[in-house]
Order: sequence, then C-alpha cells, then structure tokens
Amino acid sequence: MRKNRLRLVGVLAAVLVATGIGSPAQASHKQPTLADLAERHGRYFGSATDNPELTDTAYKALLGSEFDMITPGNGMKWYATEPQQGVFDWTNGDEIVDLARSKHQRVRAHTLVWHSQLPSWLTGREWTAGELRAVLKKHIQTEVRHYRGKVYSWDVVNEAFNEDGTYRETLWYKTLGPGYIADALRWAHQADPHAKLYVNDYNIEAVGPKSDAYYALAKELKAQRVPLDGIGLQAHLALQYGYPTTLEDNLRRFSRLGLDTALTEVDVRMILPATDEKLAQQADWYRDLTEACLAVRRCVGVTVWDYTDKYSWIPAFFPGEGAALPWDEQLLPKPAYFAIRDALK
Ligand code: 9MR
Repeated sequence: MRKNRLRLVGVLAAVLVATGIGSPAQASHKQPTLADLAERHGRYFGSATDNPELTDTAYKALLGSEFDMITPGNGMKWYATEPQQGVFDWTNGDEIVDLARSKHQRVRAHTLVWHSQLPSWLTGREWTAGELRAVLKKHIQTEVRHYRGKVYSWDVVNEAFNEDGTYRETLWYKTLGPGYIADALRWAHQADPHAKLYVNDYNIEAVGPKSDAYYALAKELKAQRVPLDGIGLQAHLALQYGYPTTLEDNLRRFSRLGLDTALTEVDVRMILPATDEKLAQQADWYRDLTEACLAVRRCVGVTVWDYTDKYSWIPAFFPGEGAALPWDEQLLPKPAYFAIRDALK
C-alpha cells in the first residue's frame, strides 16, 4: 500500500516534471533539464550509455533530452574498437557519437589505455617493449584520429593505480614501465590537439593514498609539459562505505595544478532493498557531490554511469546491491534526481 502510494507520487512527480506544471512560474514552459541547469553554471551534466539500450525508445528519449554530455560505456573500449590486430571497428562508438551529435550533446570518449576489456590477441601472448609500444601507439592514434573533432575529451589512461597509490601491475606497466602514461598522452595529443586529455580512476574522490598518487603524477606530468588536461574522478560510491567528505578539497588541489576535474562515472549504490531512508541518504550524496563540483571552478561537469537503475552495471558486479542512479527501473525520477536539481538551482 505504502509502496503503491510512493509509486503514485513518483509517477505524478514525473508527469509534473515532464509537463513543467511543477513550477507555477514556468507553467507554460518546459521544465529546465539537468543540462539546462548545469549550463547556467558553465558546467555539463552527462550520462553514460551503451549500445544495446538504444533500442529502448523511452530510455533514449530521456537520454537525448536531459543531458548535454554522453559517455559510451563500452563502445570505444579496445575489445570493441580493435577486435583483431590492425582491424578497427567503429560501429558502436559511432552509433553513440552520431546520436549525441544529433541531440547537440558533447561526448566524453572512454577509454584508450586500460587493463580490462582488452581483446585476446593482445592479452594472449607475450610482447617485447618495442612491440607493445608500437601496438599501443597505433591503437591510440588510430582511434583518436577517427574521432578527431567529434569528441570533447578522452579518458586516455584508466585506472592506473592500486588503492595504496602504487602503480597497478598491468600489461602496460609491466612491459613499458610508468612512462606509458606520458607516452599515451603525447600520442593522443598528436592525433587530436583539441581534445581534452584525462586520466581517470575510482576511489580517488577523497584525499588519500590513491588520489595522492594522481596528484604526484599530475604534478610531474605538468612539470614535463606532458599534455594532460584533467583528472576524472569516477565516483562509484556506496552508502555503506561513507561519503568522501574531502571531495571538494581534493578537486581544489587538482585545480591549483592547472587541471580540469570531472566526476565521470557517478553512481551511489546501496545494499538492497532500497528503503525511503536509504534513498534519502543517496539523494543527499548526489546533492553534495554536485555542490562540490559547482564549488570548484575547474570542475567542469558531472556524468552519471547511466542514468537509470534499469541499465546500471551494479547488480551484475555487486550482487545484492543496486538502486544506484537518479532514475529508477521504470525511468521515474528518484529523490536523488530532485536533489541534483536543487543543487543546480
Ligand atoms: O559500464 C561498463 C560495463 O557495462 C562493463 O561490463 C564493465 C566491464 O568492466 O565496465 C563498465 O564500465 C566501467 C568503466 O569502463 C571504468 N570504470 C568502472 C566502470 C564500471 O565497471
């Protein structure tokens, strides 16, 4: 009963939002979208998306209207773009870039150098440093050239550090040493001098050993004039682990190095079932992280890692957890959505 009533409130809220009846001052206008509200602060508000979901027309409509930045969740990763050595496939990435462009949305391109979702031709054999360098350079430059002029930014290197701030022992690190990061950034910059180039990771929202490692790396890369423009803080948060209260300070210290920052993959998961209390706490977190970004001049925007619980990666990766996004599985806005609006107003 209570659940039904809540659902009804949700439906009503969604109708009011969609029609603009929610606010008397705008009775005859459409309610501003998250993108509209963010743009007033010189920021963007984005969502990740993935190719299989694009057959869902209701999903696609909200994706096309509420956001002004899009990230392909998988379509630009190595396994998708170079499934055989030297054979490139842009189908999935292009579909999302074309869709975004048709809606006047920009694209945060993701990702060039990662240890995960690599094709088996790459992981299934040994490489000398010389061979692997050539393979990496070719992959980066071919992909960046393909999307040259069509994307706002690239997550050039993804998830390069361990929790304790040491380098993650990836194929790249083990074969090429830490210099692969600077090389990747330089190669990407040659291929598209206008794209903003990022390094991106999770669990670096708070000040701590892992974000300190990024701070040290960023400082070093800046000193060496390596083309690094920004730090992406993924912000895959979980209610049970507490809010990263030093987020704003952390964003600010990167700004002071002359770097942009962005919250690139935001979700706030919880242990299911979702209760009103947990959803309210989640809403507070979304409000707080949006406000943290607005408070720091060079925090350029926020992207949620897809916008609806219907297509969240969480339940498959963390069994028993979920409900992490601002829209529920029926595409109805949750308290988190209204909290983000509040923060942006
Ligand atoms: O959203 C992506 C999901 O569909 C994939 O199965 C998963 C595989 O690792 O990758 C997800 O996206 C990840 C992103 O590329 C990097 N940061 C963590 C994201 C969630 O796993």
